[in-house]
Amino acid sequence: MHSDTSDHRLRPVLAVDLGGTKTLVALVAGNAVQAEVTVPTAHHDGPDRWLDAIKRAAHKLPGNFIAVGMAVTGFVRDGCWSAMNPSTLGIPQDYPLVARMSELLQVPVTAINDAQAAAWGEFRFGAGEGEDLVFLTVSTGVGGGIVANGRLMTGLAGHFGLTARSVEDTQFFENEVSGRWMFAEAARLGHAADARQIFLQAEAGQPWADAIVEASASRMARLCSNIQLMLDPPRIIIGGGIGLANGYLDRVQKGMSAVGPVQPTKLLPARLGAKAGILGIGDLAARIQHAPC
Ligand code: BMX
Repeated sequence: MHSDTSDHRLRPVLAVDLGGTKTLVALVAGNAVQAEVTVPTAHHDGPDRWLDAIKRAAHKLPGNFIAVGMAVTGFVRDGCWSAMNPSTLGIPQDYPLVARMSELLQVPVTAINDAQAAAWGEFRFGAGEGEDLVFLTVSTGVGGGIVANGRLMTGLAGHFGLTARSVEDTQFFENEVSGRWMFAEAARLGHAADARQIFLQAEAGQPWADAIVEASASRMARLCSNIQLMLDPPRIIIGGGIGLANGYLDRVQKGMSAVGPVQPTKLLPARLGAKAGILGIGDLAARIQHAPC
């Protein structure tokens, strides 16, 4: 699956990254994004309408595609899609994502988790530089993907946002870390601010905002140390709107301490930024499309 000898990279695929806040729809060939459009993920619309919005967006893009790759928040198994944490996005259980999208666009469709796709994108074209890695996105939720021995791990692998912080703690990890948590925490403290404004206020020296950013980053630091203990990946790459916000990565790195005699893994920012998911799923969809039967 991972040999790279065909000309698949020259033929564009429609790459979709459907996250809890926005959906990116793009024409991708190899590591090139030829055209793209972003639409909001309208939480209350539900999957039929999200797919209709993707179809409309696809028709606005100049050019044809031979296949579709869907990188989606949530869990995909046998082409069916479910929420792991419905607070991130309320997907009905086992929604037939691949069947519906193929029906709508009349081309073969591949679908996997959004953070797993981004992990593959960074491995192939970004900060992974072809070396094994763990990718973490801090966004509406906290997602992750693992590339081990040059292969992307699928299924539940990388769903770090759904781990618990301790045995006593039944909360999902992401419920006290993500952009959604930061927003709710600011509101709880009496501040109507989204994540972008919280970062601006933290930079301006507002203690309440600084405390929120620091709490999120220090919890991520603990997660990264745990990942080092579990997988010891050569690279840990951080992406997502929060993960790439000013100063966040430095705070996470500073919050990591040595694991016994071993220094903390050096964290790297996602080099592909918000495009990691579409480049990853574009590559996977093109490969699967051209894989011999
Ligand atoms: C949640 C979970 C993951 C996803 C991660 C980041 C759902 C709907 N999503 O942990 O599958 O990868 O959020 O998602 O259960 P994003 O929307 O923040 O990119």
